[in-house]
Amino acid sequence: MHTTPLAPKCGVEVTGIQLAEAQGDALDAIRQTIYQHGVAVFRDQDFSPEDHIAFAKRWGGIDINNYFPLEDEYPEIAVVRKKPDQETNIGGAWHTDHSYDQIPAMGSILVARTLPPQGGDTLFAHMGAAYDALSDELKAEIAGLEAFHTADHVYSPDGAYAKTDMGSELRGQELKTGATHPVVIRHPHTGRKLLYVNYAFTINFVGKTREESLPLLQQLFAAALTDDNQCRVEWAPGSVAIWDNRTTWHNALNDYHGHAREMHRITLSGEALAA
Ligand SMILES: O=C(O)CCC(=O)C(=O)O
Ligand SMILES: [Fe+2]
Repeated sequence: MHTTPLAPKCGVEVTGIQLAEAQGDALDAIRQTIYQHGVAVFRDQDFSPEDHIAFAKRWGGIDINNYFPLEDEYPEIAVVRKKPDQETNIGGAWHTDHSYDQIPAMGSILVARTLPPQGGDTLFAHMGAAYDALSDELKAEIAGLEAFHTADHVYSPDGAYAKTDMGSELRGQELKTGATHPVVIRHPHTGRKLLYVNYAFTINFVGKTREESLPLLQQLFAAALTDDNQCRVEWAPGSVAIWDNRTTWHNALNDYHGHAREMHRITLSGEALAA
């Protein structure tokens, strides 16, 4: 297995491995790489839906996403799809998945199935590099804080997606979510400090209202994207990306109107987060 950085502080491309066959030491090496760099891209993979599910089970548990459509034959697989006539895509703003769960998903294995002729890249940002770049004053201000996360304003019947042409595709509108997490977590495996608030799902600091929380939250959201902590995954047929939701944020670019894009996603179970 050989890794090449996608950018100085985020992401790697991994060569010399077929995920469908990876297990044992190879799987451990893949895990450590993803925990550390946040996202890994694997090219030219021969990776059927059955391989996808089997690999995810070798990694650990699968969390079924509550909102995205599921693949008819394979309910472990969520379908991240935009049709040619749709305006809205899934995940088209900076976020990290499932932070609204008290035990958030570790990450996802995303497989390119149908790609537009161009565009449709996915951006990632490294939250360890983001934390490191905060000023000492800001680090001191957020030390020990906890924040509340929910997805209700995104997926509920009057939420963000319901107002779009993606609304009718999504499931789980009746669900209620909510979790509190430290604003700075330690990665459960690498021990690195990570900024763990995000635009999409973090609402307020515990003990403060939304209004009281917004100035500091917005300061952190702006600081989370530094000049050099991002990388871009350009998809090609046979590409698979695996990311760590603790280490990264991501943002699916919506720049391919009039074309279909369909990805298969399996969400990997995570562990409780701690400061
Ligand atoms: O389609 C993508 O590139 C990513 C979409 C997304 O946010 C996700 O699958 O969690
Ligand atoms: Fe996402």
